[in-house]
Amino acid sequence: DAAPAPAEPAAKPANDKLVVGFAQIGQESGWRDAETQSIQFYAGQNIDTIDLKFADAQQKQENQIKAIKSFIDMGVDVIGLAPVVETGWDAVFTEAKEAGIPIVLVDRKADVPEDLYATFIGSDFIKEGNDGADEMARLLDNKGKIVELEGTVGASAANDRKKGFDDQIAAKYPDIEILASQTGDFTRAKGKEVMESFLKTYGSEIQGVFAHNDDMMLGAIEAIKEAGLKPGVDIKTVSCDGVKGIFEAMAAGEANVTVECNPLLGPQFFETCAKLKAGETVEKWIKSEEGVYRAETAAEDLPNRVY
Ligand code: GZL
Repeated sequence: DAAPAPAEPAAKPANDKLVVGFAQIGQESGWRDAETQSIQFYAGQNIDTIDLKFADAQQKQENQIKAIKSFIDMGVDVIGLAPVVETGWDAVFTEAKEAGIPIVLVDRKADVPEDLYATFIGSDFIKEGNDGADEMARLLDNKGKIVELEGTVGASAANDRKKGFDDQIAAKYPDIEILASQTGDFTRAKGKEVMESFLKTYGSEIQGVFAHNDDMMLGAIEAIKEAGLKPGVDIKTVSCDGVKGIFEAMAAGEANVTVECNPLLGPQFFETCAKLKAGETVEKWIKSEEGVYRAETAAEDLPNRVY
């Protein structure tokens, strides 16, 4: 007779692993990649206690919503996401609430009633905009004409950096004029394209550029050089994130300031998920600590930058 079939392995004991679903925006910037790496690395380092379900939405809100619904169907313990835009989340967040699954917002806010999410882990984008305006004014000696490269339309990081920057310029620097402001969707390619159009329209009238992230600024720097102007010298640059590429540009004298925005949120994210699974309440805003970095110290800062 054929050998008896091997006994089915015993069903794995129901383990109390922390099961987390994360709906990531996509891969639009170096900053975003660093955040993804931070989340996946932390889960990988804690594979015995964490089961991470990761979805990449390719910049589409409907894909994030689909992923959240699938996490609800899986019965995960906690759902995390970086909302690509601020609006349109009420229905799916309500489904998660009714399923008893807390929502953790990471690095971008959602415009929903406070009872629909447990906490926001991320930066103060208004302050980043305020700091950017103060740095631009310092670079221009409080007077000059500038352009602005905005992030993804509808994203809280773009909305609030714009509000913080524009309001600060209007309130404190009446001799600084914003000639034009347009979205570059947080990408290097689009940032270059929009800067090319600004240069065609305004040329050397432009004395400074504020970009809502470093990736768009790196594209703008290419456009400025191709127009025969010196970035960091003829046109001052202020952008947000603090990615390695902008430190290299500052060290090369082609950029002036970056307002840091910390993407390394993996540890804080999973620590928060564990607290929520244990039934603990957490503060509604877990604010990232960050600084402002200038060209003067970029060469010595560069070796310490990890993203
Ligand atoms: C900020 C984050 C932004 C970065 C961009 O928390 O949402 O999205 O500044 C990224 O680089 O695209």
